[in-house]
Amino acid sequence: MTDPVVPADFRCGFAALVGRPNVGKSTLLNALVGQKLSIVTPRPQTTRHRVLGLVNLPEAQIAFVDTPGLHHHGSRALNHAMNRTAAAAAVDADLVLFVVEALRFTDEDELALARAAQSGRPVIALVNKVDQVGDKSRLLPFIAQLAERHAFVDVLPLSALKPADTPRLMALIVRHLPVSPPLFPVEQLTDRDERFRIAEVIREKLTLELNQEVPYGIAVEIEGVGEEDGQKVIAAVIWVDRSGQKPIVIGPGGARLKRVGSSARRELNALLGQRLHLTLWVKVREDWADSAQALRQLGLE
Ligand SMILES: Nc1nc2c(ncn2[C@@H]2O[C@H](COP(=O)(O)OP(=O)(O)O)[C@@H](O)[C@H]2O)c(=O)[nH]1
Ligand SMILES: [Mg+2]
Repeated sequence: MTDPVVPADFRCGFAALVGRPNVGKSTLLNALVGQKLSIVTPRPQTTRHRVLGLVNLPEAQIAFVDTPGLHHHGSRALNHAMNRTAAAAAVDADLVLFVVEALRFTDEDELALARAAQSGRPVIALVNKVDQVGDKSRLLPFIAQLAERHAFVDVLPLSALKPADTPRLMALIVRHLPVSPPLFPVEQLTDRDERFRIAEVIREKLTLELNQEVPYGIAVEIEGVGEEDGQKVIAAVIWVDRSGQKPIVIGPGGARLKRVGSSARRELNALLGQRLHLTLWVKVREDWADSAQALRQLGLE
């Protein structure tokens, strides 16, 4: 078989989703790719890694890059690492998609926009969550004010929850990508492997279950993946950074950990197309989020 002929004006490049935490970057990535690649929760700082999502169009290949939300950080090594990851993704991209929430512009949005601008890349502003705005006429002054903050190549209001909004965004992005043949095979969806996706689904269910109780102190590590009687057997460790958090994660009589396990298993069964046996262990590693060594081990550096 010969390779399909790539048109001479085919475009391909990286578009980085950048913004403060919780504006909907990961929801947008998933909507654009049409698959849940990046975990989403109502809590800020859910995304900790750079996650690549590939979209193939007849005229272009877009490599979307989801990033951790840029935020004011204290002294924690984890927060430094997250901000570094996001800023580096913007610099490495061909185009930055700066995401804000409609009618809100906070100090952290300002910080995120400064990073986006510093990248020196063209920036499109995406005004997300417009479904939450009842009176749409209020968007116009917001967009006008936003446009004064930076020389955006475009400003687009949209809702990551509305699939009808994505084709327009893709068409806009393609215009700003360099002419290039595709950089990834068309069947590739992401650069993240199965272990990463499994660990992230578990972390999402944990975050949803824990609410505010264990703020940012959890990490998930896959210890082993095996195969037994046609079932995938997975052992995962949930790291907490203080011993007092262990009973909170486990819950009374283990109830909470059980709920996390079964909702993760349900989603992973569908994701992997295979039945799954999942074992979760909770372990303490004091102050892992402050330790550069621990972050490296968890793939966060
Ligand atoms: N109403 C509404 N909620 C959204 C939209 N996009 C994202 N969200 C919600 O905003 C929260 C944060 O989303 P997430 O994608 O994790 O934000 P990120 O931190 O920027 O990656 C989640 O509860 C999402 O369901 C949207 O367009 N409309
Ligand atoms: Mg995110």
